[in-house]
Amino acid sequence: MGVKTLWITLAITAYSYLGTASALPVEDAVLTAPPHVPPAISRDHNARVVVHLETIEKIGTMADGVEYVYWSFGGTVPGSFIRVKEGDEIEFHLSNHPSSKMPHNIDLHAVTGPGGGAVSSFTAPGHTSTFAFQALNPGLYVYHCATAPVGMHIANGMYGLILVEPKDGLPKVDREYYVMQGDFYTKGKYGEAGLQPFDMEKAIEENADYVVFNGAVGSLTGENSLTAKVGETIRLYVGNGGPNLVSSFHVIGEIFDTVYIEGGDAKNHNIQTTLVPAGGSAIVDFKVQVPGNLIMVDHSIFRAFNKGALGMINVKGEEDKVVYSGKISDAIYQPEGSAIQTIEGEYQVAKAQSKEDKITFGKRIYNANCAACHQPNGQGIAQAFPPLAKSDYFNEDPTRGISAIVHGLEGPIKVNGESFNSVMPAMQLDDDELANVLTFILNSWDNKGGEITVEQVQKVRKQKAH
Ligand code: HEC
Ligand SMILES: [Cu+2]
Repeated sequence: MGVKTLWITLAITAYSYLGTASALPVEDAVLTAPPHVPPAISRDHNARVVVHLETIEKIGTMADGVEYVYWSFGGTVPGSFIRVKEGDEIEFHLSNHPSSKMPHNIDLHAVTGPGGGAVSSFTAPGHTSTFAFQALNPGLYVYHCATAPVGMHIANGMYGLILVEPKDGLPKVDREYYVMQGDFYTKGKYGEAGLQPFDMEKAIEENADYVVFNGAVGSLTGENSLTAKVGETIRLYVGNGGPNLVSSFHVIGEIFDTVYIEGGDAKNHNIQTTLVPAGGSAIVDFKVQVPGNLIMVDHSIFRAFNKGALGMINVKGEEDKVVYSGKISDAIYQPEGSAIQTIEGEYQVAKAQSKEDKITFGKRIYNANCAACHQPNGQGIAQAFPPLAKSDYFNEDPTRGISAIVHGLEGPIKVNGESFNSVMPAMQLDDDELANVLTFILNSWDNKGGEITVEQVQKVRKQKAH
């Protein structure tokens, strides 16, 4: 059977199936879970693309020890990625799993028509709704549930992306990924363990406990990091489900060569940070030239380090010392005349007299220097920052903490049974500050107690980093 006859057969199938007058060949959509993206469309003609998507409510992990009842499209947050071509007809079958407690529907921003499909797709648990639309405009579009209370359905994770490729496709790249931000509102505050219910009051106040990529803290860090090789071109399909917050999307250590602004046709070049509105998107392309971890953040930066909006792209390959040298040297800096301006006494920090003093001073140092990564309660962040609370690694030999601060720490370690393979930068603290902060940690969060002395610190300072 030739390709033409096949199309005709398929077209007849479609005709009889939905009773529409479409003459297009029919194909099933390839759907992918984040961070993956279906392959680029290779056909040069339009098709009737059949999408089967299921809404399902299920418990998932928001952060280490924190669970949440997600409402999802396709079982993931964000929902399955859909890819079609400008001019395609999309035959959409939305099924609501029988175990669902709520009815759901779908509003696709790629639809030209009332409600973006919402009314036609309103589906009770255990039912399937079918509707069809033509993708008239190319671009990267958000879809979301629009069942009342709309904000709650979105806040529980009911959003995803549909890409309508322009007629001539998008320029080829080596790797494509799907990254979507969302904000979450829980009864307990960030990191509070247990199954956390949705908090409507906080949602109305737009006071998010979690701001995350791909539905959870750590979904794109550690072993879940995106990967690439030096020399490759990368395209991120970036979406923002909201419900409330606008994203200042930024990749630390990269510059976007091209941004398709708001997911449309207009291209901007050489961009550091791009705005992704709630219910909007952006496509960003960049080439990676040097190895290392690129860090994706919402540059509303407390969200990145304190609410979870942090992901990584692990780039492997050869160094290019011209593009980036790494640290070349660390020399003493003494501005001319600085000796004369030194003021004794007045500016000197009070020295700790007792262990209690050390703990009090150490806490301040901790909050100013360590809490951003290890978290205010020492719990760390799964797959990114190890815990200092009850850390077997630290309690076994507290001088490891001295070394981590003085020399930095990188490479694989195991803390309380969980593997970490990341980088802690060396920190500029003096001997007293260091003894204080580690004494504070030793005497906090169920750690084993005891004291770190200035002498111990000085000894480790003399040793080289291992
Ligand atoms: C920029 C983020 C960051 C900051 C700031 C930071 N750390 Fe770390 N820390 C890390 C990472 C990442 C690791 C794990 C490194 C690895 O995987 O090898 C780590 C590991 C450790 C460890 C050993 C592992 C464990 O959990 O017992 C200790 C102890 C530690 N840090 C203490 C501190 C102290 C004290 C401070 C503040 C003076 C501090 N860190 C500041 C990121 C950070
Ligand atoms: Cu819904």
